Amino acid sequence: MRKPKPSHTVAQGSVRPVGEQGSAALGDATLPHRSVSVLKGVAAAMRAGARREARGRWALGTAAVAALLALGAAPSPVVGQMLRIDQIQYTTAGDGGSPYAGQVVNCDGGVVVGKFAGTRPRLVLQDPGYPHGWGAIQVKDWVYPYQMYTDAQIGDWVKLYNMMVEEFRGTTLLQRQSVYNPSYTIVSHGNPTPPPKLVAVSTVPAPVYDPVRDGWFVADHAVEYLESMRVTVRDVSVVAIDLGKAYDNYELTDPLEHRCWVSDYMNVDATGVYHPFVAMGRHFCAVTGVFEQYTNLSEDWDYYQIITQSSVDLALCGDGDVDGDRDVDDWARFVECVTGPMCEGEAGCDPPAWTLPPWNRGLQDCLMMDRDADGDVDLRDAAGYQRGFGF
Ligand SMILES: [Ca+2]
Ligand SMILES: [Ca+2]
Ligand SMILES: [Ca+2]
Ligand SMILES: [Ca+2]
Repeated sequence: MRKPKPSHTVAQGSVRPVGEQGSAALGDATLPHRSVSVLKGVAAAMRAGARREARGRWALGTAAVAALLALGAAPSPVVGQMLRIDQIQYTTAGDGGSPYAGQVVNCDGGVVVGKFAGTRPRLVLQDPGYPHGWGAIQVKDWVYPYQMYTDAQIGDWVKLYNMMVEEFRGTTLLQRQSVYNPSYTIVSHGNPTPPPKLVAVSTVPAPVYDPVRDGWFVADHAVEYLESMRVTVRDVSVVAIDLGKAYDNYELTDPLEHRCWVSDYMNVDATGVYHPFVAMGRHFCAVTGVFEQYTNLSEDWDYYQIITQSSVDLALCGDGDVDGDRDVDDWARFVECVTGPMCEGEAGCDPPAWTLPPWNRGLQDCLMMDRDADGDVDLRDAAGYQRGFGF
């Protein structure tokens, strides 16, 4: 994904937030002043688009088109209908685009599993009812002073109204922009965050360099169903860095040399471009993050990346207390995780043994202790400790 770019300045009391002037435009679509207000909306959207210099002509077009929708120039916005995240995300289109792109929708929403301030604050919402696909979406807050972003906390269930669905660089976004008269409700607090989905590295393949076009491309968009969901890959090592549009990607390989791309740009514990755990050759028992698409064919980029969010997403084998080293302090985690059934199959436990009742441990809790990556934590995983630390 692109690095955050400088946004237009929205200082309190000076420049008004994007689209504020036309805030009633679409909401008035059924009122007598419909045409006038919609035209105002078109103008406002165009002004709004013009201020989004990072998005250029494309954003200007979609914002104006969104307002034009209410004039009947295109399919009508979904007014009043409440959509689930999976309904917005699900698609069979070859380019992976949402069928609701360009429309203003309401969304049942989901649990906040990620927050990223950047230059345009955003949430990542996941619906726990859809753990295997189409279950997550990113939401950007364009309304200064970003109250939705500020109010929503990890574990809150957030419901959204009058949000513009936009495909941007291959990722589906719900845009909270004043021109569409958006609102939100925090339905509940303290919901468990849905566990990341375990995926094989081969499921989320890295792009391949095309020397003819001098660009990087994935073969297809078959993994569209995972977009914006949190995923986990296991038993991976860093084999390349400084990749991608923003030179912030690194490449992981599994023992079978399947490869995937990762970035730390949302990682709250990163100290620079990368998290300090990341280095060439570094092996991780598991890496977890938000799965994001970045596609900009005009610049010859088309790839997916796992965006880590904190240190715990970079599970160094044996580092039970997630402090970056392996020592006697990590043993307590091993003891916590060693309960549970054994995994005897070659493919291991999926889901991992410790996540099953009655243990019910979070997926990430023991990944760093599963040193042989077979889905359980047992005495075979302890061998390295015994050798290394004399347990
Ligand atoms: Ca996509
Ligand atoms: Ca999508
Ligand atoms: Ca440690
Ligand atoms: Ca194991």
